[in-house]
Amino acid sequence: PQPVYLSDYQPPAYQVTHTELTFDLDPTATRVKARLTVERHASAEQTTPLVLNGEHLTLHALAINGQALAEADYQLTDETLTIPSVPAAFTLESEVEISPSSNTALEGLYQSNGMYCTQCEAEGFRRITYYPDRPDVMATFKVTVIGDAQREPVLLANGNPVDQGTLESGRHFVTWEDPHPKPCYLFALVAGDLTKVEDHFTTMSGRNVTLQLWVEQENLDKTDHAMASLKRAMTWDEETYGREYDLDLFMIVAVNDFNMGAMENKGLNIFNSAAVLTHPNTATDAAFQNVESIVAHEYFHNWSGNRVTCRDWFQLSLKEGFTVFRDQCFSADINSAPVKRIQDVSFFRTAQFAEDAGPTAHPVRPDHYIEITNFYTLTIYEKGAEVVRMLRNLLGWEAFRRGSDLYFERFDGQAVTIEDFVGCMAEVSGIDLSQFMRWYSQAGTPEIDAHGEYDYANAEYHLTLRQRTPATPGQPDKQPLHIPVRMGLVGTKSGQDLTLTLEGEKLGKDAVIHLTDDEQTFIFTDVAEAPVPSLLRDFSAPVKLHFPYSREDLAFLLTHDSDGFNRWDAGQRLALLALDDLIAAHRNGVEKVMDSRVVEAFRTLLTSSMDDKAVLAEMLTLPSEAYIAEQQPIVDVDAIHAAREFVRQSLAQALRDEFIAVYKENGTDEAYAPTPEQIAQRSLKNIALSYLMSIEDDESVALCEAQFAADHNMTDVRHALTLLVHSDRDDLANPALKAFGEKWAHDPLVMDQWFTIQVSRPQPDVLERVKYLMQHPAFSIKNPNKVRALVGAFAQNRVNFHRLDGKGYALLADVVIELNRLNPEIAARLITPLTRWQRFDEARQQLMRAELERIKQEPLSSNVFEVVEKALA
Ligand code: BAL
Ligand code: ZN
Repeated sequence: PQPVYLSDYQPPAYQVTHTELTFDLDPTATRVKARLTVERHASAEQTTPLVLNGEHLTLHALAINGQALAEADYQLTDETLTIPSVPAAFTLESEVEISPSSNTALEGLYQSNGMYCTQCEAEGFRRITYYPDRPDVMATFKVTVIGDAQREPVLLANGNPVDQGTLESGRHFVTWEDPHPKPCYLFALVAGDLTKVEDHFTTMSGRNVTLQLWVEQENLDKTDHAMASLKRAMTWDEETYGREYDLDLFMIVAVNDFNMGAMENKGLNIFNSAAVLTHPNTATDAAFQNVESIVAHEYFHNWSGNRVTCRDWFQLSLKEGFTVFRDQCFSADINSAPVKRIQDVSFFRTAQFAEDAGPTAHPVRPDHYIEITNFYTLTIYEKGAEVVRMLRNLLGWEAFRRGSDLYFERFDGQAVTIEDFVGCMAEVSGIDLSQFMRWYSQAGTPEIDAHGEYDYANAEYHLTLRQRTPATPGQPDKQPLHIPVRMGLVGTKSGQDLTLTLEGEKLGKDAVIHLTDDEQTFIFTDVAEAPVPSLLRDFSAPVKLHFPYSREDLAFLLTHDSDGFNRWDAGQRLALLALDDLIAAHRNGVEKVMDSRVVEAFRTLLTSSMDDKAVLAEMLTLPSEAYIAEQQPIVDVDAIHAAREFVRQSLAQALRDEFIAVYKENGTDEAYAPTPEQIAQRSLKNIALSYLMSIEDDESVALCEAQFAADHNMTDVRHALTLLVHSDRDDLANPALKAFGEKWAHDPLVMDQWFTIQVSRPQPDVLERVKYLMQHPAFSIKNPNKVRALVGAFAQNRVNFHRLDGKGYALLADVVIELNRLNPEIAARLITPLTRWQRFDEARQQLMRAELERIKQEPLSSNVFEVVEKALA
């Protein structure tokens, strides 16, 4: 497979202005008739051939302006249909046959639980009909869906229904029209035996929009939260960005087999059932919050993605980075803002930093790719969102909003570039963003080495910041970036933020300084007392910041920093320093000794009257094994696990009474509601229970068993079950697992949790368990959720996946090889943990590489080929 380059971009020679499609549905032989209104671009040569994309299609008929074409009039390959000579404006009609039931890649039109559904982003539409499958070709669509009236009573597509009727042989049809020109990646069709819940939303200009959520009958009781989230998102986008919905109907459909979380098809969002269905008995708080943010994300795409879309797939972050930023702000506004930021950054620093440091590192706007579905990454989404957040921080909200208004107004109905977006921000603010653009083209995580000195004699604080971005594949040399560093100086005597005076200018107590050179020294004057700097507040830039904080400094910031995020981060840094010592002790076979400063910091947290329980729960959470690993030059999985367990147990032993008190104070019998207050209480109670269960004394076990048995809500049940299953006592684990598995055998989303819980346990039986569970009736390798819940979760189980006999790696490679044939997109994603081989010791490196080499021997999809090639380069 050959790469595609951004620098090769050419505007389309032919535009499709209107598309009419008729689907005659059949599991193995669906007929798709297309009638395209095509125009040659004024600047294109008359002799330019028409080249359409098409894959896995059987062509039955082709005509231009009603004249059938002979085979000699066109050329077909496995990927294209070329017509060498066409008029300047014409109608192209085609009829193809496709087989939805054998489509296991879940791209294009496929069947899930017997229902038909589509996934066209990025390049799935070419599996439906011959078409210029690129986002800068935008057409209005009219779609007729014909199905069996019994099996497919519901026939949906984008836009508004304009006609329907019955046909012979028990068939019926519905015709849909979407008046908004759209690229074909936003096309959608759903057909099946579905039931709906309906609601209404009145837009800010007073229009009535019908909201429908389509699910299988048995899931009707799991739709309330998604519907409520949708209405909240619609209100938020009006109030925050002035964006109003533009059709009379907005539909969401839940499907079980889906590669992504959800898809923003115009007026007909298709969701992975895991990203939309919730019920207190089946979904955890985290799942409720996830649904809320994904429903919002897809809805927000209606403007940031659909009304204004991407010119080409290199610009993917234009819509994804901006939309993630929008959904993050939405969730922050309706929940706890500091906790949302802590959770997002915690995930980002673990997973995106690892991507940025590995062989698949790429810029927020890549300059080449082989398979675009490999680029739906944390870098495009999450780092893209961080870059937009920096723009918001540089401009301030008010100017940023004006920039966003200008962008939507100027480019409405167009397919545009990242320059167009950033250009609007520069235009409204007058800020020169040319250096800032490097964030889009340079891969890798910038590191800032910071150093500070207090000059008593002159009451000055000298802060020196040095930036460097490590080399990444294909980018050996990096240029300095424009990095906004939000900061404060916290007085060690007063415990208060000091006023910042920089070059004579008073900046207030919290300010953004701009690091633009390789090295800069900032001299703050009138600093009346020795401060501890609080740097990169609220994680103001996606960088690694190194400052030689002492443990005393960190304990001080933990209690005094006015920035909630940095208070949490100081705790994380303090814990990491202690963990470093313990990891070293474990490696050297020396007795482990717990750092009393960490114990005291935790005691203060547990006994202080901190009113934000959600933040407190985060502060009591130790850095994950994955994040600790990120800090190590060579990852020692066993030492990390042992050190972290030692800290958990030491804290639990030293603070047992405090944890029990927190546990008891935060229990509630109230009916479950996913409110921020209840979620905070449950988080705090459950983190306390986790510590207690690390020592497995009788009282803790009794509390845990009682919580499991009380069966109050899935958050509490799942947490208790996880602790029982992850304990060293099979007499606790086995009966609980069995009871849970039997109770929920009928519910695929709960069974996914059941899989994940048991393959995440640290005990050494996990590999065999994964193999056994892959034969379980609730598992199917064709269902991406099952693969993620079982095999994906196993690959995150650090001690078991990285077994020294290499069997964990071999198991993953076996699954990748099988999935490469069935679902290349999921196969390519699943390889990720193996691509990180450089981070491990020599023995593991060899084992991991051997599995990558074994995969490489197979006849590979372009998806898997691209990842394996990079990993072994
Ligand atoms: N566009 C793919 C799914 C999402 O990011 O919303
Ligand atoms: Zn998105």
